[in-house]
Amino acid sequence: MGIVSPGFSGRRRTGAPELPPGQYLTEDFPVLSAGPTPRVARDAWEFTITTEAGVRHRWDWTAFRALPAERFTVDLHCVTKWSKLGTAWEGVSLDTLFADVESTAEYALAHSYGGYTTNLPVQDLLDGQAWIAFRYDGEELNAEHGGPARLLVPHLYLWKSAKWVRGLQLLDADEPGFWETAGYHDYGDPWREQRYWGD
Ligand SMILES: Nc1nc2c(c(=O)[nH]1)N[C@H]1C(S)=C(S)[C@@H](COP(=O)(O)O)O[C@H]1N2
Ligand SMILES: [Mo]
Repeated sequence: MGIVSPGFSGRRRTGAPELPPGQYLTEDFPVLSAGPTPRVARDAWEFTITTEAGVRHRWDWTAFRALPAERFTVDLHCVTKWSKLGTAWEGVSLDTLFADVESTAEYALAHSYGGYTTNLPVQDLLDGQAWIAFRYDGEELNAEHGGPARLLVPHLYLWKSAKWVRGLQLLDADEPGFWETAGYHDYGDPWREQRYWGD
């Protein structure tokens, strides 16, 4: 279904570029946060998926960590033009979290501890394209990069990967999030350079 499988460290067909247009490579891992870093204790953490009918699926940290997790290696592309290739993560696939969710909603709004929001089509969360990640580079995900756990949707610009994620709200109508309301692109495909509204 997805055009690009993110599970293969960004290596596409031979000869295909590794960097989306307008991006440069970085080796370090910049921290980009719109506000202060929330400190969420694991025993106070929860993740919810709320359907368009108002049905709420909820995992506390123990229930979340009891789910099957995957290791995956993906490339990250920030709209401020840095890209970092081959980042290694561990997380729970959204396919696993959606397994018992009954919904026909096409849109999702991700909500974070601290108030950040970002929207994306439900379709972009499924089929091995998105995770709730809790380990980075072999370590527990630190708070600066979104720990205890963050959404990771590497085929879209990184602002879609909500740090400190606490829930997904499923919606019949698209609802822009924090950066989308501020003029960033509604979808944010780095390969089509969809940085701003109208791109
Ligand atoms: N909750 C939350 N998530 C967020 C952000 C934020 O400010 N708050 N910034 C976004 C942006 S613009 C980017 S580029 C990435 C940065 O992730 P990093 O700090 O781990 O590099 O997180 C995204 N997710
Ligand atoms: Mo960003």
